[in-house]
Amino acid sequence: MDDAGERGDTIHGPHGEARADDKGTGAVAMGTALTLYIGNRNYSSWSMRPWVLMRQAGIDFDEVMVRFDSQAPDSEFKRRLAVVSPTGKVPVLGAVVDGSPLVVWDTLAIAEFLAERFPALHLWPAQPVSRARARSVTAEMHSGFTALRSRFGFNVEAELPQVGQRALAEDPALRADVARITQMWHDCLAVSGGPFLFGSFGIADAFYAPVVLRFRTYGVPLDAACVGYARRIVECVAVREWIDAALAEHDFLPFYEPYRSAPQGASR
Ligand SMILES: N[C@@H](CCC(=O)N[C@@H](CS)C(=O)NCC(=O)O)C(=O)O
Repeated sequence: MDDAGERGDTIHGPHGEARADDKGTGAVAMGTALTLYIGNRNYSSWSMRPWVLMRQAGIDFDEVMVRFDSQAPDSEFKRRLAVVSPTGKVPVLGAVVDGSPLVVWDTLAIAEFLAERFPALHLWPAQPVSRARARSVTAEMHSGFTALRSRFGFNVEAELPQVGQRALAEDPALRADVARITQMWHDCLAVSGGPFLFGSFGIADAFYAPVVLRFRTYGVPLDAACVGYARRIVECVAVREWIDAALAEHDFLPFYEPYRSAPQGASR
């Protein structure tokens, strides 16, 4: 593992300027070394994960919001991202490390990069067995739960409990995704003792934070343990900031709205 953060190696700002690394916390102490490109907060669950992770951990970063549009190859969204990322997707993390510019794309790769750069923050659990479990549940989120993602599109501002009830009644794959996630939350909280999946807030929680918001949007019924976990996630300062900023966007994109033709004007 690269222990640059522990050694206090220099991380550089987006324009190559040297930045001091805080040896106490592993977080960058001065200026901005990292730039995170995100999409609309109301719609981009992938963007939420590294943003919330960095914010909650106290990692200093600049953010650039690239507004979603048609996402056609010649769209403004694709043109703006083309100069940053080979995938044309958000999130993307830009940095200059040891004098060389670096682009890290894909949420899981960004999380791993941050965990290596800031080891003192313990974004993964310190204990190897817990760390392996945290990686497993995080990878499961990253590569799975396709029914949940397609039926319960990420939409912070929307309140769609009737859509949720109907979808759960008619889609066994969706019910299986919800059952698997809630069972996994139970198992992790029982072993760690909480308050978060592996004790303190980490990468696994950042990956499931958008799921908590999807459950909220679609009114998914949860038992007391999962309600408690969901509440603790929503009460995290970084998650609250994300929600508040998403509600302030007022950018209704029909492309991302299979269930609505206009915003509801919710204040959540
Ligand atoms: N596996 C990628 C998924 C990224 C992704 O699909 N991002 C969406 C926004 S939430 C996006 O940029 N979509 C634009 C497109 O597909 O053209 C990750 O983990 O970062």
